[in-house]
Amino acid sequence: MREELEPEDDTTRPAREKSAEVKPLAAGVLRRNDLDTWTKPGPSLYPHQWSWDSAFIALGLAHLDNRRAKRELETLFSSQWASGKVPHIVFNPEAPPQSYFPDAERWSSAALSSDAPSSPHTSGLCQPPVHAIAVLRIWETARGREERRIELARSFLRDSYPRLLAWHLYLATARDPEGSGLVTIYHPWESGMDNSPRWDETLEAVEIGDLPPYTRYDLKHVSDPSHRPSDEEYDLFLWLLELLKKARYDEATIYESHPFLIKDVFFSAILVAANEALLQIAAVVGAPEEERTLIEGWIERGRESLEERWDPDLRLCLDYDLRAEKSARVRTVAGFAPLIAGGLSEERLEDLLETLDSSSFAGNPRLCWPVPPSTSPEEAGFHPRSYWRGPTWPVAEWLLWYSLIRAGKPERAEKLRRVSLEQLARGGFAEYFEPFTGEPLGSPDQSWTAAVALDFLAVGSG
Ligand code: 9WN
Repeated sequence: MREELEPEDDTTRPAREKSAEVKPLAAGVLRRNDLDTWTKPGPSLYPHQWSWDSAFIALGLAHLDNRRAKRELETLFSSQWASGKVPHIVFNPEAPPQSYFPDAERWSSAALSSDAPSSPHTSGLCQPPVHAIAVLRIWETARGREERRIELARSFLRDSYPRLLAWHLYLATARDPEGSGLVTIYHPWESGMDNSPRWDETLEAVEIGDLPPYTRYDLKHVSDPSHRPSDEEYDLFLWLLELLKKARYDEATIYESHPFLIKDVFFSAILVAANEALLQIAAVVGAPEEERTLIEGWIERGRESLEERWDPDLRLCLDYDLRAEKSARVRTVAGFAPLIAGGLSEERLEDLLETLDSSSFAGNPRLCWPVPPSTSPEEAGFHPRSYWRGPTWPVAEWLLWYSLIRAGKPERAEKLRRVSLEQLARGGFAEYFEPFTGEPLGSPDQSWTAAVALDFLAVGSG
């Protein structure tokens, strides 16, 4: 039976009291998923290191243990490809057999590309570049502390800066050969929003060829298969992977032949926000002027190109399919990309805030908590229980909160932070939540959910 949550019951308890309970619980989740040098995204569903999860985890850990936070990112970046790419998965050689598919063998990254490290094995894709934001948070939590701690953090920034620069350079060049300011993704897994209806039209046009057989292991870790992508979606994911392997993960070959080439506005906006963070890091480490100018150029170009992807009717930003030469006209949380990228005109900011609070998103009257669902409940492709097709995701809430603060909207940010924390205080640190009932879904004790809770608590007023 479905457990319905009733937030009204709890209104008499002060928010501060509930927050005090959240912190040790969130810290406990990170501790239990901790494998010493990196953290599992979830206790059983995700037994390897994931790229953007680790970035969020590091910014949460920064409030508990600065050294451990640094280690999280150092571990991830030690598997950076020679091209600068940060792989979306670093495989854990100790993971139980048959725990996650596709596994290292299926990816065969090191066998196919000389850019890939061979130990540990990695996947051939990447994920949104939240890392510089996390590095900056580590610096911010150390500042104002004792001199030794500040010096250690500065030295971490010095080590991280060239790696981050190489990563962003890879995204600005190999992933944007057009010099458009927008990043091209090759697979829904790269977006971090795997089965979002953003990809439906593109995927419908993909013809699956001779797909080697496989067994899904993810379904044994969730209480109900409808929370996860469908078998049809998995076949498409696996087929795209076969095509990338056929191209030996070579960017130029992929660009010539691959059927999934999308200018992802959400990924691109995170890159702009991460470039803002990188610019601050560059200042701390005294990076050369020409590198700072390069980063400033990326920020400017990214913002301009996101503005070009604005849809005045939906009042959201839309992805662009390079093969089909058309926009994906679906309302998802990714459409708030310009808010994440920042530097907006008053008018555009107001448009975005109105969309955010409209019935298409956080103002929908059926919602349990006024937080934006991953897909608008007014969309045909909306599904309240299926992964990125409707559930609310605390990491997406964190990104919008962080962006509202940067946009100079502290009150709106604070409202989102409080509601998001209430949701977690009631529902625990689930991977995602049913938007109408608040039911926790997906993997329980998800690390990045706990991590953003810690950041919400530390940075907000509690
Ligand atoms: C595929 C780990 C990852 C997140 C993604 C989320 C989900 C993987 C999966 O889990 O993706 O990469 O197996 O579903 O969509 O954003 O990084 O938490």
